[in-house]
Amino acid sequence: MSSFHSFSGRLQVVVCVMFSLLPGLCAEPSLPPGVAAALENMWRPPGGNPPGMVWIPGGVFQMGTNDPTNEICGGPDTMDDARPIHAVRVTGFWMDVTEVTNAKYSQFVAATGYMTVAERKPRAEDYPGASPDLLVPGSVVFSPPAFLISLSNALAWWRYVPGASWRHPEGPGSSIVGRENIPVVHIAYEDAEAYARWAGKRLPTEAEWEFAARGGKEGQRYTWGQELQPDGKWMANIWQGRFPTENKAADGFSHAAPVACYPANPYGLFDMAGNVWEWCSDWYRPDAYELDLKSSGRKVVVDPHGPAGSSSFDPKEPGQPKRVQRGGSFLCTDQYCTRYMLGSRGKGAPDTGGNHVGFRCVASTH
Ligand SMILES: [Ca+2]
Repeated sequence: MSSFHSFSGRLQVVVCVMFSLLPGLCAEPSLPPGVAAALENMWRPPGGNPPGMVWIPGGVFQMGTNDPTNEICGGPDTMDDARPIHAVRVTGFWMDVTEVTNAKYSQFVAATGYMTVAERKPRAEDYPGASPDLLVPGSVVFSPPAFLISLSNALAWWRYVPGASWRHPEGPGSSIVGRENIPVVHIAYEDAEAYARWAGKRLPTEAEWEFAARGGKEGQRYTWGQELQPDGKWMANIWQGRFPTENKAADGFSHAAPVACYPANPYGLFDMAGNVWEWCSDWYRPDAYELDLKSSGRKVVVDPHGPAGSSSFDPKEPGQPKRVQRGGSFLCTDQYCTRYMLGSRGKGAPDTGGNHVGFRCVASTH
């Protein structure tokens, strides 16, 4: 159950290969220093891939990330919740090539009549103490202040907007007409899960998501390699300029971008960094990796699914259970939130979408 203090219910506070050829007769691909090939499973399912999906082979990989604060463009967050880095084995699965778009979500809603959380009137009993004028359908929208402010208070750039929903991303008056190929946003966890069930799919576990994002590499900083801007090029839709007041959109987009505007990772997945956050099925705890290691006897953790919902805990918002989100969004920047970096973790209240939260699905062979 969520509370509505400071919009915390529907406001998630989380507040965009390099191969070089060795000289010589046997020109083999090599990897940059610190990067290795992941140990991928050899097995492939017979037949082709489901439409819009690619096969992620699974295998054993090192999950988590080092403290990035001492790295160039590493940002201010030590990311303690992404350690210890530990060995994880995941079974192969199919994954959507892109985030679910407005066009796809429209098909689901047309077929089922589904109404998202943001379109429903919040129940007073779910939000004790909430002002009645806030108990109206709506969602939180990024609303940058006019002046520079401290980055310690994320509530300063979010506003609960009555009438905001996936159909009206910035609120009444805005629409998704002409934005069919942009990721659907203002999606609460159950909205994503409902779509996945309808599509015969499911949401990825956090381990599956990270294995897929890494694209068969170990120890890389970004889905595309080691540099934030190789050859000066932006490789994902993130934030440029002074956050949160100056959105320079040097990468081409000031808000969510149409899917697949940037190069795919080696598995053929687009936008696994930036654009919109993506829901994962795990409940969040900052010590989830340590708990997994303990339960595995400190051996390889196999197909982890995260802690029990009843034990979900975010020290920054105690009492509010949260699900994991991954990949960062168009609002992420090295001044504040570098969660487009591989191995980093995000989280959000399950009933909270926002205009920077979407999802993609996966499917198992069985
Ligand atoms: Ca951008």
